[in-house]
Amino acid sequence: MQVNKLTDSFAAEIVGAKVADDMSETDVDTITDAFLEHQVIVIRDQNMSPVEQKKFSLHFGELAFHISKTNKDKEHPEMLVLSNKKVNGKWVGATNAGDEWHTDSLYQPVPAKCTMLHALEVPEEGGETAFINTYAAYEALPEETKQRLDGVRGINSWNRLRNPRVKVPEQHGDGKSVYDTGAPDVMHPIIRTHPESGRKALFVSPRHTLFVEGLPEDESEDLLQELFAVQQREEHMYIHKWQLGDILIWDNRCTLHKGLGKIKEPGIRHLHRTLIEGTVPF
Ligand SMILES: O=C(O)CCC(=O)C(=O)O
Repeated sequence: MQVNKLTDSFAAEIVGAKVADDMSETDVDTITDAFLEHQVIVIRDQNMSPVEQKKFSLHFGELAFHISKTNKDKEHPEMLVLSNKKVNGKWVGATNAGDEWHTDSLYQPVPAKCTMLHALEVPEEGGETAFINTYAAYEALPEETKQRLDGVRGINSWNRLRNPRVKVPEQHGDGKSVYDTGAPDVMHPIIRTHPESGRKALFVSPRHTLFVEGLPEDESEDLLQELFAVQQREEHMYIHKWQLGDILIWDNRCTLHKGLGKIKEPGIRHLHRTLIEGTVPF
């Protein structure tokens, strides 16, 4: 097994691995260590059934359920299907679930540790997934901003209807039944300390962070836009071009991601997604 860095900053690919139930402890350790070190890893050239994916996910922690009631695999409700495929005129999965920069389940009291996507079909063009290194974004903040944010929390929500920065995907009509769930807003520290590495990361996203606690709305939006601009600097990014059989795993505690869409027809991108429980951010 070989681990190759994909950018100077973060992300790595693992080649020569065989993900299987009977993997050795050493191989599992190599993969989980690479995950912690590189924040985003892609294990090339695998072929996992949903059951195998769930088992492999357990090496990273307990499985979590996605908030959405739709787009789940019928036999494995812990598994979400991301797909632009239609069968008998119906979408078989979420068509653009992650179309804005986000970290998974920031809107929940205990956000996810990591997410795993497995590529079962990939298009020739388009459908990339982009990542931001939010350790690097934190480190790039002016000292004064770091101090200003010390102990300050962001107010986060899943509800797209309350966030003027984002749109409701066409698939969900006016979006009320999907997004207007009445779930309470959730506060998390804007500067998060990673529970395993001890490093600090900038834990806000345009998709889910509505406000900064304690600031008037316009000041809050100005500050958030400043933070988003630092996150989205090109030097903090990695863009993943999918290959068939890829297993992509990212650390939601120190990255943001976004699906870039624009899949060139008739290309199909069909992915299986599992989510792993995290811990309360501090
Ligand atoms: O579709 C993509 O490329 C991104 C998916 C995503 O945002 C997610 O699984 O949380």
